[in-house]
Amino acid sequence: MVSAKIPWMDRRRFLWLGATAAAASPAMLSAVIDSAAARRRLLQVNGYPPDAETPLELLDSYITPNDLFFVRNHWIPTTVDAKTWTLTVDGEVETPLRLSLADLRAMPRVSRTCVLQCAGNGRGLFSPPVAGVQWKYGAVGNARWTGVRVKDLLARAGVKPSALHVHTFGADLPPGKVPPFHRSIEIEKLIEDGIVADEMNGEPLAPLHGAPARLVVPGWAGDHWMKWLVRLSAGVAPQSGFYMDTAYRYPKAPGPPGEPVKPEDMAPVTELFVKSNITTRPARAVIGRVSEIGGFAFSGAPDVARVEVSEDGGVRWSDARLDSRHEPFAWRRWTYPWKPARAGEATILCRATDSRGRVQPREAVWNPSGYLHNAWHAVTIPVAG
Ligand SMILES: Nc1nc2c(c(=O)[nH]1)N[C@H]1C(S)=C(S)[C@@H](COP(=O)(O)O)O[C@H]1N2
Ligand SMILES: [Mo]
Repeated sequence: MVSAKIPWMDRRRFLWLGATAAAASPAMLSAVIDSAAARRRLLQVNGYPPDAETPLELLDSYITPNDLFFVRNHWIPTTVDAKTWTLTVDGEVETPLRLSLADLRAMPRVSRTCVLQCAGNGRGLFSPPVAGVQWKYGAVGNARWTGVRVKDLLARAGVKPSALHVHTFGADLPPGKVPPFHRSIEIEKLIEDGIVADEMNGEPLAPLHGAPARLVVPGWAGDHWMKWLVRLSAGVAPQSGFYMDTAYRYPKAPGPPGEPVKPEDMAPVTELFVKSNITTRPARAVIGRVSEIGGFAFSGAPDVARVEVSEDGGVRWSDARLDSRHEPFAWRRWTYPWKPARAGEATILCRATDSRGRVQPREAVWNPSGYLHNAWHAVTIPVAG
């Protein structure tokens, strides 16, 4: 059964397969499973904790559908009872708040479409290899998030000028003596862009994505996007602990690949790096006939200015056409009509430039935890004469 691959998969699909099984013969059922429904799946990259990425070729739409959106957890995901859930806003505030889901939903609502990418996306592509979940391309997606501005929550609580950081807490608990996933974010960033979201792509947030509400931090890596959010606490200093002081840190300056980096030479991972990938390509092409190459591009800068394609290993580049749909920190779809001139194997590369002028590099900067891989993406396509 398909669901055996991912026992915690989307319940509706599970029920649908169950209902199909009841109505159909085994032959019909296997035909159904072999068809599109079975290919529409996540790739499990880790068993404990459950982590799964989207196959790159399915990341071919502006909005990533909820059932295809990657899932990343530090341990067993929790299930929160929405009826008893509360969100506490406290710390450096005049009036601490404790809001039910109904209280939260009664506040002014906003929607923003933006990219969520795990800091470790692409870790499995680093050489020499680094320890950790071996994500390839699919720990990323673009979704429409709806909820309440962190700015409005902090204002309602009467945040004091002394507050410079917001400490964030989720309801999931680590096993044994493992330190909790406690984090903090500069208050400026959250006031500017942060949302406590309870809807994803127009549906109530799913349990695996942090129901009933999670933090959305447009432009910043996924480790800031606290799921099963239960508390925002304004503080004068960053939060301390393993997931602030040791994990999610990146070298301040590039060093030799494979070499350890001293803790004082590292800074927290915050903004995403400019990156593009090819999601759409022909299995094979024919000389002189146009095939479509396409993909997405995004950055920690609010927009993507340019995507280029090279057929000669990065010597000459041609502009791809950018799709008109864009919002700050959302990804930008792009297409390139490719007309191969030679038979044999063609290697197509893409690179993006963001609205701050940063260009996707040929090589990603090697770092001990394998964060923010953003090297040029290459695909090889056979061309018939
Ligand atoms: N409470 C909690 N929040 C969390 C995590 C977690 O393990 N626990 N993982 C973080 C990481 S590292 C990422 S990349 C994103 C993944 O969100 P998703 O599972 O909705 O894709 O959630 C973040 N928020
Ligand atoms: Mo992550």
